[in-house]
Amino acid sequence: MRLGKTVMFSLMMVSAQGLTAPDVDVGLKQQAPSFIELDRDGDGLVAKVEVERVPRLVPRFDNWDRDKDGQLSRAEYRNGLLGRASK
Ligand SMILES: [Ca+2]
Ligand SMILES: [Ca+2]
Repeated sequence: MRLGKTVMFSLMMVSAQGLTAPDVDVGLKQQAPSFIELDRDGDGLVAKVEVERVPRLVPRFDNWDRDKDGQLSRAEYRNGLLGRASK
């Protein structure tokens, strides 16, 4: 499934990031910062400027922001990491 495709991607990223995800799933999610880590101001939403800390997530931001309010909710971020954002 998505594991095979994402493993290579993850291997490229793993050495550079050194991040730990508290609720590890697979692939991208394994290497991605947690929602809490991204939400620097603690308002419960991840704004685009907050995502810019993780440049590889930036191109995904608009796709993940399903209600187009310019912020990622916890659910949007999670769904994005799980690959369910593009509908
Ligand atoms: Ca925030
Ligand atoms: Ca949103």
